[in-house]
Amino acid sequence: MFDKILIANRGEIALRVIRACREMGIKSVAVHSTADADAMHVRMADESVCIGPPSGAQSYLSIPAIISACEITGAQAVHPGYGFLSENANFVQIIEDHGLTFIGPSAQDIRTMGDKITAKETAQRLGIPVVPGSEGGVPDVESARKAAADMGYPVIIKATAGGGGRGMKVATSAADIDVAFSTARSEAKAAFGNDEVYMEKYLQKPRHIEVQVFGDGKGNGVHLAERDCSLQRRHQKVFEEAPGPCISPEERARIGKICADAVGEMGYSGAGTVEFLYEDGEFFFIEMNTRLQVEHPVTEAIFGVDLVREQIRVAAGQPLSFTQDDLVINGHSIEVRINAEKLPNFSPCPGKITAYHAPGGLGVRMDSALYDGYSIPPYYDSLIGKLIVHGRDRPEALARLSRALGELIVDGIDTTVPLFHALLAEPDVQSGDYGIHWLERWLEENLGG
Ligand code: MV4
Repeated sequence: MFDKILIANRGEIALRVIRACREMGIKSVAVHSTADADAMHVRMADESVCIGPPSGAQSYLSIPAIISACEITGAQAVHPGYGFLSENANFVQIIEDHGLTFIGPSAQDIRTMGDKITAKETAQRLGIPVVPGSEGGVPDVESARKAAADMGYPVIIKATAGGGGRGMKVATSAADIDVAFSTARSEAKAAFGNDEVYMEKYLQKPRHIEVQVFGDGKGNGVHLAERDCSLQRRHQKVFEEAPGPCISPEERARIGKICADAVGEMGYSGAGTVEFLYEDGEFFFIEMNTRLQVEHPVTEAIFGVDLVREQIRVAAGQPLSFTQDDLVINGHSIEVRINAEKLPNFSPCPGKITAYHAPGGLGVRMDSALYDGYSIPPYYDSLIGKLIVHGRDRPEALARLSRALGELIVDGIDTTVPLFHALLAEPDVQSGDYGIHWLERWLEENLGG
């Protein structure tokens, strides 16, 4: 096992990793920008190193600075958290070239899943159901027209180097295809420096269901059921739950086994998430994320496992501490993302926290790096906390969420907390009857945003 781990991240996820390290008797090293000198992750870690100026590009994304921090402190392994360098295959390669260990999958698996065409081909080869679509890339508008005619409208054009919703265009009929294709191409070029696109049948009213998987890097894979993350705004999740309210135990076991077998077959190492669109009782693979996700705590809650501990164990060559048979769902969990944002437009709202009080009690977890008097810097993501509740069933989790939101105090800035109070009053949220477009429509009708 490692003696010392460097956390190449900030905020709540850095704390999350430091906590796992401490419980495992592993020393932790925080890195930080000059803007984060007073941040909680710096205070909580055993050691810290300043790695650059405020901008993420010059600090948390600076590979030379992070490698130097490992060398200075003698850290043997790097946990990337989510975002920043967590899905950067070159970073993984450089870490390994320096004799260090990346806590996550291989550079090759990250590369495979980062290219959305090879990801889909790999998924299909491993027996995962995929969205019907073009075979590989679509090189020109004639091919696009032909592919669309073959699969039938509506179709969606996606960037091969994309993911997470960037660079997507929908064509509802043949009249749209020229504009959709050329816009998708030029946006892909501008955003990713790669103009390759592919096409899929456009699903009109799906849910976003993602299966949590884990590989031990030695050919064994397990699944930890699914999360429903359909409540999103502009591809930013705001409310996530596990298990999915619309997924039956039989469907869960079936899709879970398919995903677990696939990661086993890949020889995949560490945590991963297989993303699906779910419509009319069918799962369609869209992407795989090769990192720990923001919403991992809802999975931890229903299974009672520490996913970061498992990531560290697997990276150190140890077996997973559970088998598939050990993984039994207990109750229901919901997470809401507390962002420093002002409604109705969700405009970023950094500033000084004049009072902070975290909710507590049975079944309540608050993952946040906030403290009284902390100043939220304007340079980074607006996520300032995650409130996670766990109940014996979904209604209990909903009631607990409402109660815990009422206890939370974050004064001095605007947050997304009022949104959640309003959402909890909605019958569709109470019954779990929502798809990926539900929230945007609700916001239009209720906030005019
Ligand atoms: C789709 C789709 C409909 N049909 N693909 C958006 C994020 C990216 N991961 C994939 N996305 C979508 N892909 C097909 N074939 C609709 C979306 C989509 C979406 C997906 C999940 C959650 C929210 C979404 C919001 C808008 C569009």
